[in-house]
Amino acid sequence: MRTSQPRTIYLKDYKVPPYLVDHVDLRFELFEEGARVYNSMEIRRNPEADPGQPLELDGEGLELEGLTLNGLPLAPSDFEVTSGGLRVEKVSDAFTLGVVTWILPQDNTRLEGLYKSSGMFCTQCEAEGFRWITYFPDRPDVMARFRTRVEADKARYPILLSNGNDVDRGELEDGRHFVTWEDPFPKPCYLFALVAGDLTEKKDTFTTQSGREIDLRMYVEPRNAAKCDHALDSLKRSMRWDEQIYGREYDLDIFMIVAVDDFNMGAMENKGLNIFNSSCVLATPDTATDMAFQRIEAIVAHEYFHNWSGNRVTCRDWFQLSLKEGFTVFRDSQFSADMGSPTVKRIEDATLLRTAQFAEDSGPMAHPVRPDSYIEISNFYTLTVYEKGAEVVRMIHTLLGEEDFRKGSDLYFQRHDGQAVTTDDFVKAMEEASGRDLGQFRLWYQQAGTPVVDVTDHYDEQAKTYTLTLSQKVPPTPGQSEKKPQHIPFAIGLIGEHGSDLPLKLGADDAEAPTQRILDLTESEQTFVFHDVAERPVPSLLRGFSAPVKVRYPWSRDQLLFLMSHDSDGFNRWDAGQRLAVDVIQSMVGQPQEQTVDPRLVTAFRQLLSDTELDQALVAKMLQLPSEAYLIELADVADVQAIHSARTRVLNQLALELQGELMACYLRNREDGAYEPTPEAIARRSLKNTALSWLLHINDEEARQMALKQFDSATNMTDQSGALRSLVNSDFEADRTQALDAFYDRFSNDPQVVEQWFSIQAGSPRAGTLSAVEALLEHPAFDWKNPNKIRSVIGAFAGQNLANFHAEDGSGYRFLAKHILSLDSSNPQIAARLVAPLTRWRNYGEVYREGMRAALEQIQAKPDLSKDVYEVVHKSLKD
Ligand code: 0A1
Ligand code: ZN
Repeated sequence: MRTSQPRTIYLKDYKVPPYLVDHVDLRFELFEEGARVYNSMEIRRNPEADPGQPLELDGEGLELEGLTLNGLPLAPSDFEVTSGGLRVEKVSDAFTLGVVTWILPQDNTRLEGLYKSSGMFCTQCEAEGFRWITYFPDRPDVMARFRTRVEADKARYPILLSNGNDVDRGELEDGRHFVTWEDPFPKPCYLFALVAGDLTEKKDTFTTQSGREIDLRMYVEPRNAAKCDHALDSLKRSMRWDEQIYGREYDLDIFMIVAVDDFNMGAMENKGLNIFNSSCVLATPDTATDMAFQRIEAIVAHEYFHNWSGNRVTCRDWFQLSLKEGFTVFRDSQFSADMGSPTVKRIEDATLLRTAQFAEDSGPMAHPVRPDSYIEISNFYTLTVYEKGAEVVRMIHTLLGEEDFRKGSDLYFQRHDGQAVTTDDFVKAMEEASGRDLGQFRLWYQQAGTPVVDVTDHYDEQAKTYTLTLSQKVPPTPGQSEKKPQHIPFAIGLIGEHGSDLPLKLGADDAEAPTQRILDLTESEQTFVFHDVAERPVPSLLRGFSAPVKVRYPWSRDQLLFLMSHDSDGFNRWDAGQRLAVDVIQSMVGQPQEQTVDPRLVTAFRQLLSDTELDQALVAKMLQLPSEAYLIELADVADVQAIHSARTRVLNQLALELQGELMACYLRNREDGAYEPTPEAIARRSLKNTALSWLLHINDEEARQMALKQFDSATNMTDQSGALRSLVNSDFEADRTQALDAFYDRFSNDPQVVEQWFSIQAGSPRAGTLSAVEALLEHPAFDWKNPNKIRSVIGAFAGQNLANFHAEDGSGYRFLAKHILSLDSSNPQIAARLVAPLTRWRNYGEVYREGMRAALEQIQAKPDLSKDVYEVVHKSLKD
């Protein structure tokens, strides 16, 4: 057990910074045995703060070698080094403070601050990494201009990078050299970055809308030189899109992207110098899947878009994290929708939200989009802040409409350029530009929990009216027992007997009635009466997933089938199929093996498999059965093994009955042309690989041959890994081993592919996977210091292989707890993220619950537990 309780930080305690830093001059001397950082800060008292406060700077793990005030050394009695920083009691209104620190990047396994990754130096400063580099007010509302000189051995580190433009460079003694960078834009220190290494440079250019030519540069290890094209193309598309859709032009003369292998998250938007996890930026058709291509495009866009939503306008404090993240995720999802299929993108976003964010929202870590408190801010880079935050911005977009939303974003950027602001400032700009009152809407930022909307209806044959009654409830969450009704934009359509949309007349005198409406649900219960409804309709509710809520309406299976083939809203067509499949699977949970699947589901899937008219990308999505994770989320008390068994039986039976259609679908979608990541080609590959995996699921011999052939002759990673995954999950023991060995032999030099190889095995639902997973941890390619490897083995096992992770003997939980405990000391951020699969133990059946709780208690008992892990475990076990 930790001896002291870590401190909780509250939003209500926010105070403006007592001192501001106008300018920082940094000099880094990089060596193999450590790094010396010279930091000279021009500081002044903040006129808006209470006077007379001491100067307090944040610092962690630093060795202080020198401290000067206006150039004169400070006597030991003039300052104090505290546990979390440095305190100087008496300072004047404006002064220069010089600090020299010695740090050990080569020993930094936390991957916060300055560290080494495959021989190169790199940094990660968000959220509070800068304090591991030097003493500084490490808070986003202190914005300074940075000048950074980097010095290192020239042979080992020919490339020296930091933010802004390079203004000076030269040679030094002993084979060393330096480069000086200057960033003209004031920024918080979390956006600081430095990179030094022996890197290959890929160059490109982009001409902005005003005609400025920007140097685009990508820096990667030489072995990755061929993997940059997709990221650079994605970057150029993002830059153009942000000009066209938001009127945002890039501001520096140079934009750099660096790929590093060891990184805790996906990527980081450091000003002018984005640093990426290799797995989120490097791709070639033969090493990256379609999903990876799409993910890379989206992340490159996301980081680039931060240049305005995050960097030029930043957050006042970390409670406002969604100000930049929610808005930027919304922007990148609009971008991805524009680059591909909007319906498919919406389905993917809603799936993530409903599966994982809803789970977060109903678990012990539930928090509002703008949290009120935290112990460790790294724990709040969550689906709620990012994805639900993006949904909140999306609802504002829906309520205001395209044009007013753009006016609002223009006003926001113009009014707050160069400032550190709050989510409320964002909402105010939207309100002022549109004239719309978003008073009640603000509750989306303040209340945690997923609203549930219950819908009932009544059709009056005589009066030809159709009445919809909507009632909403926001469930209680930790620290928030009472909730107010929220403002929910609820998009609907009504579908007539023949499958077409009916006009929606709300007032009796509505002449030109639309066939889709956004209902403003603001009360706990509200009734909407539609007039002149000629026939009893089937309601199409929450079209396009217009709000992140759960909708309950008693559709019959026949009505769902009807919606699946007639709804004009693509998203709701898909959703109807999902609801039908969920209903069928749920009805089979805990039932005898022999129980058969509702033939209507088989017919629906048969139709889908042979439907070549409908958008194939949508068909590919509709063919995916709801995941186990989603079925678990939906259950009041989850019996994982029973859910797994029911879902497997449905899959088996569908595959058996549709063998012919699956085979035809496979053959129809086979292609030999050059690889293209277009939506059409991606849909074809997805259909083909789904068909293949279903057929292998039932041990179809012909499919086995096809899989082997596809595995051998694939010209792209989607097909290669699709075949591998199907074989690994099949009962063809010898083929599985052979394919795994061949794959590894071919790609053992490529870390990104080896990570896929790990996760395909760790995620395989086949019985007995835990021992296989334990063996993977001993594999020479596994590396405890590399977050991607940890995620691809331990993360894939606990997060995707639910039947094995939730083994009734508790072995999966003990396995996870053991590794969280050892990671807690080396990389607390990664350790804390791995706790997530245990946190919702109260929602599981008794056999699981006790084992999960015991694992959490075992973790909690560790002395000196990091505050990252402490916060998640402590909140999970709290009554
Ligand atoms: N701001 C980045 C995410 C990020 C956050 C924290 C990190 O280190 C702890 C790294 C990256 C983004 O939204 O892409
Ligand atoms: Zn972001």
